[in-house]
Amino acid sequence: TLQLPKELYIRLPEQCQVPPATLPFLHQILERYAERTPGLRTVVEGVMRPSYEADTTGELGHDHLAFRTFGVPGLGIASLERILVPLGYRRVEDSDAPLTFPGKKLVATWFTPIDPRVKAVLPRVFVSEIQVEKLSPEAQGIISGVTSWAAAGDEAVMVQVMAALLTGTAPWPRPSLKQYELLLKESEYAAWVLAHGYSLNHTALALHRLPRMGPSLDMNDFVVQLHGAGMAMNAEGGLVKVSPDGLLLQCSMVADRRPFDFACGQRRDIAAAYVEFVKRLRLPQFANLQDSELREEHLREGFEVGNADRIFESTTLAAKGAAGGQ
Ligand code: OOG
Ligand code: NI
Repeated sequence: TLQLPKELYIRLPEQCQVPPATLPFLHQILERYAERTPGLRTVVEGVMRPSYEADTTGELGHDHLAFRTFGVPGLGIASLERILVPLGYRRVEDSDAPLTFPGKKLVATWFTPIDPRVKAVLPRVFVSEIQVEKLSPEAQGIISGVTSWAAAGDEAVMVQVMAALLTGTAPWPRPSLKQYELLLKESEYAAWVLAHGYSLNHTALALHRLPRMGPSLDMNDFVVQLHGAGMAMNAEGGLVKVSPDGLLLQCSMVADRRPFDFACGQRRDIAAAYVEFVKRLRLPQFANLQDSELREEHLREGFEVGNADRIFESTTLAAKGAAGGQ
């Protein structure tokens, strides 16, 4: 059975310069993600589809995809950059506002399609890495134990990273429950990466591209609707996260908990992937455009540290009361 809701397949315009492998690559990642994210179908097919089905012009697209990594030689953000650039992406240098999360020991950046014609269909890619050197010696020991083979950063390492991306796995052996729990105490993010590696962390659905829901959709109403449908929403710092300029609205579901097979046959439910929703509002300089003229380039771009800091908690909330003590 098809796990990825049909409206979440990406369709490129005929005229564009995107390498032919990019779309199947992204679809493969999304299909693996959909298989282990039951919340995705519930929300798209159960809540969203009924409200826009009648709308023939509506396209529910991906605003961005997000990956998490260990910031160690050969892996980290750089490893995804080496894959995304040949696939038609470029790294966006947010030099005036670098995405840093000192409390979580994380840094992040994002990638955008090189061809401006596909900006509204090919998702941005948000990639973060944990600053491993800032963790405790015990945590560093666990992480270097599974990642030191990658330090050469050569072609063989990139093949393993690519294979992990395509299969939604980690390019290292399954950890023991003890190792996972040790990292969990110190950094939920680190524990997540240890278990899930390069599997997709979330897709963020673009609410602003739905004509019916887009300009008129109130994000607060939307969250209330999801709540009513029984979805667990991330309430960190409020259900709707709003950027200081008021133009980037985000909310997310609490991650699904899924069984994970640790080493030595131990199985536990742990935090897995989640679904996010984004609404980008129009920039002030395009205030007098007609709604019908409005395109992605007229909307608020990029990410916001204050929002992202809370969105990261979507897996922390699912991990609470997690693997241990069973
Ligand atoms: C990423 C959290 C941040 C956003 O859109 O700001 C984020 C993560 O949980 O790995 O997705
Ligand atoms: Ni996101």
